[in-house]
Amino acid sequence: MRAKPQSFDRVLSSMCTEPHPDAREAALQFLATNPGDPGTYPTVAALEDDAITALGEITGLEEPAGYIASGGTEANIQAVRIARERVNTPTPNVVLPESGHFSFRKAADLLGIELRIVPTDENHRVDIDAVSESIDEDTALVVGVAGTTEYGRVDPIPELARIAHDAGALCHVDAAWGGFVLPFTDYQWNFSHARIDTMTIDPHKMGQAAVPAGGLLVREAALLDELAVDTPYLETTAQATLTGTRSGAGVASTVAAFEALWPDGYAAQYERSQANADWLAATLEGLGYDVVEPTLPLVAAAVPTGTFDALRSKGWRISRTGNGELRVVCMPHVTRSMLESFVDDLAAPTVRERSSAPL
Ligand code: 0PR
Repeated sequence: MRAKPQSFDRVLSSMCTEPHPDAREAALQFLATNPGDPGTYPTVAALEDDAITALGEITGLEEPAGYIASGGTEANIQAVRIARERVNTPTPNVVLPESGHFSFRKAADLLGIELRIVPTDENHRVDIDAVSESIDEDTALVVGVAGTTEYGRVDPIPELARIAHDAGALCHVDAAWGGFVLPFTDYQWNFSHARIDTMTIDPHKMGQAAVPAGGLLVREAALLDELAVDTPYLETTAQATLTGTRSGAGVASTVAAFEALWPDGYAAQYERSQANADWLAATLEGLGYDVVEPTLPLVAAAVPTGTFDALRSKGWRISRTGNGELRVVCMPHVTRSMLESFVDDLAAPTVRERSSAPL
């Protein structure tokens, strides 16, 4: 095969990034292992315990349990599945902020559960009163997002957890993207801050592990039992994962990235990414665009369609929010000089000229 993967040097839209060199090496070493069969592959199975212990340390979970999933989609589906198994009704529902990731739509479809979508406020965080109004005795799960896909916002997690438990429902936090930056902020988002039951936190996003490495964490191991099916012909008796055969690459690279970066490397990366986001936001504002304040390392700005298209045709990989704003995710591979060259292109007359078209 002659194809080579494309470089990251113009990628501003991705929530994945170059793995840390140690994570890359570990992924290659464990590529052919299958943590789905711990009886045959005990080394990678033991590494998965280390990976979950690591994720537990990052998220304030005292007795960590969970597994390394294929990504945030699987982890979110499994969290909904746990909640559906726990609730005693034929017509369960899940209360989800409108900022929730589309993987919850897949979960609802697959699991035959009603999604109750709740609006966000002017700051793109979930409207708590609307959550309370949406909950009833059939509510299995209340979801909060800690680092939303479009604006990087953190919902009021402690309030959501309280409301969920008062109603006898579980509370899930989707920190798929935010989980590796939030430890260095003042947000209340993790297991030690609130009585949340399950969490998605993806090493293959800000964690700098290789794809595929998502994380599902549960407050107590019994919650995982809701997912377990018997595995009669394997040496182990039950399996809680959604996929059967899984690559050990994600597991090994999660541990390698953690050993290389926790906590100082991740902290430094957060500082760099946030400084880049703040710089880009200020620069775009200086150019006259409306910018959504980057409270985490993700910038959204109202850039006209013509400008957006001109930047894409210059090779910039950029994406849009549902409202049509330009969205730039300041991942570890996004450097200040990349952003400077992006802004140079944005400010070039041929690109800016097209800005007359309204958004
Ligand atoms: N939860 C949140 C908050 C997310 O942002 C995402 C993905 C998921 C769950 C689902 O995770 P997986 O994609 O790992 O299943 N957010 C990005 C998105 O869908 C993912 C992404 C990654 C997009 C790389 C582009 C890309 O190049 O927009």
